[in-house]
Amino acid sequence: MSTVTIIGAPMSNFVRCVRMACHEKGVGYDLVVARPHSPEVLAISPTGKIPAFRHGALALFETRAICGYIDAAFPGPKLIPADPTQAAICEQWMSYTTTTADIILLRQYLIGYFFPGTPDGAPDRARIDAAVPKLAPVFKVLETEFTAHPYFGGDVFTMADILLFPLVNFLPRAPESAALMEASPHLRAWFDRISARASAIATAPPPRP
Ligand SMILES: N[C@@H](CCC(=O)N[C@@H](CS)C(=O)NCC(=O)O)C(=O)O
Repeated sequence: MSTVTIIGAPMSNFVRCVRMACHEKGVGYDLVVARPHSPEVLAISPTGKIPAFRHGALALFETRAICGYIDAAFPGPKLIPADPTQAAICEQWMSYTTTTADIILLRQYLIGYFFPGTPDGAPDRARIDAAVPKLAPVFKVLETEFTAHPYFGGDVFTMADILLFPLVNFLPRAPESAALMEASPHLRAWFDRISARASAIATAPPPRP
């Protein structure tokens, strides 16, 4: 039986994070398919961004807040560690993902291919070319981390893995990021590890944005 409602598009990396958190916790959900800035989303989120979320009388926006609520409010495996040290490391990488990796890799770079907004639909070269020099430093951070640890921040799967995974899923779909992915064996091994989880399989987005 569904217990929560997720509002957003299945292609969105952040909507997928919330869906994966539900699967990992064993929380049932209804997905109400809605685009950013649609009335369903604006009824909850003043930003118009997806995901939006409802559980009973609670309405939330912002992926980190929604995922934190799902982890705290429902039984099941703890996705944000209880131990303060491990929790801080998890928070650190979630913050890195949402404030740096997502902004550079997706909002500044991939969008130039996926949603170029050009008259003929061709890639937005100015946007892409401005972002390309910023890609390698992000890949370096991730490859270094996954050389040291099998999961994002340590030896066990956490919410940090969930926040990063849907974003990395898009990287092979554009040439410059695909080449960097190819040159990052530990990042790829992590990606394959998370891809095999039931939560990743159940939430796979449509093939092409
Ligand atoms: N800080 C927000 C970001 C959400 C976000 O950027 N969602 C994208 C889809 S993946 C969106 O709604 N974009 C539309 C827009 O920026 O106007 C969160 O963590 O939930």
